[in-house]
Amino acid sequence: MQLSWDIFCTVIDNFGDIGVCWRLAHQLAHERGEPVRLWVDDLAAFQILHTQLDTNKATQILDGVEVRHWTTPFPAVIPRQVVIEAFACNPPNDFLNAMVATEPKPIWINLDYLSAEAWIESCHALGSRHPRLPLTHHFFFPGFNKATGGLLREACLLAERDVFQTDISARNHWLHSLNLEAADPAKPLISLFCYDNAALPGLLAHWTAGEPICLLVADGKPRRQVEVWLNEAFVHGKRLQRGQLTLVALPFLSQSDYDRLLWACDFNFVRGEDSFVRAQWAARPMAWHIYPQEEDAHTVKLDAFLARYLADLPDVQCNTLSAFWHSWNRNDPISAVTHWQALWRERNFFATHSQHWCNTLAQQTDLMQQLANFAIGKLSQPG
Ligand code: TRH
Repeated sequence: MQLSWDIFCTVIDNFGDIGVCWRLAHQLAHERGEPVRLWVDDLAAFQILHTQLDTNKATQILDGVEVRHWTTPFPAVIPRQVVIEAFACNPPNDFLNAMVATEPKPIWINLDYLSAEAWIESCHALGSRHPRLPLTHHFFFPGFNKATGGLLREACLLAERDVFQTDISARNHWLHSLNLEAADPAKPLISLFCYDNAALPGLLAHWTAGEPICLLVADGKPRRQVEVWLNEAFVHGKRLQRGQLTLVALPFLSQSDYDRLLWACDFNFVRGEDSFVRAQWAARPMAWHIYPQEEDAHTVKLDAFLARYLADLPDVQCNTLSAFWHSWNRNDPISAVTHWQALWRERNFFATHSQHWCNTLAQQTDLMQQLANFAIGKLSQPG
């Protein structure tokens, strides 16, 4: 069945909300060939992620997706068959009223944040009646096993990654295109994408004195923190040497180049939601800086993921990885360096483990396909 889609996205902060919505919209348009209308409240944030976006246009076609500026008052439009509300962003009332007037009623889905917590399995795909209107919205939880909605994964992603990771010349060509030198096996590449983190200066200092390392620093918060530590300008394209540590300031990459960065590196520091998932598809060892929440709610989510990620691994490696991730997420400058050293010694073990983990995740149906299957199932039910 051919579907048509409305996706609603509010940009709360950073890039995760629009990062996920754009990836989903793009995949629907390209892999299912279906009309997608993406409503975004903050075009300026979106433009950082996709430089071809014109922030002055209320309507535009971007890579086959109709991008609409979500404004108030909301324009009169006919809702599409499937309405995705990303991260409980509340589509406007005028649009909800238009949904009520549409027959058959659109399938309304709230695409929630990713979590490895067990409770999401019992809530995934449940429906909830709107308190006022004759509408039902359905909770859709991405996740790490078959009882959840799965993860975003384009159909060609892993095959493209395999080619990139096995073809040294393709990897070096890509590194050159970013003004980076060819990967040198004697100098491991580490990418850094994190929130402000008091544990970072200690790690940077440690890397200056250890074995040679090349740190590829993402634009934004990571680059600014490194700049403060360096006490000198660290602008895009700049390359600096501090002892054994080579530091490179990256521009903000396109999403597909960011994937290549993760594929090229021997270790990736990632954060939030989308880069965290992409690092898992990169099948390389990683450290996750989880999005900090009030009252430490994020620690429960961190532990829930660690429990899945490390299940069945020997205690030594479980403790090593957990210890570093915890000290990194506690912003603990003292213990982070000690735990990093232990983790780095185990990097070959985690290189193998990350491939195994990725292969296991790849057996799930991807999130885009699960959303489509769910919507088709609902639309096919007798009225
Ligand atoms: O940017 P994030 O921290 O995003 C979020 C938001 O804070 C959101 O409100 C919160 O709820 C969520 O995290 C959990 O991290 P994330 O999710 O990894 O999103 C970053 C996006 O930016 C992702 O799509 C990858 C992309 N990206 C690039 O395209 N190029 C780059 O150079 C970099 C560094 C990232």
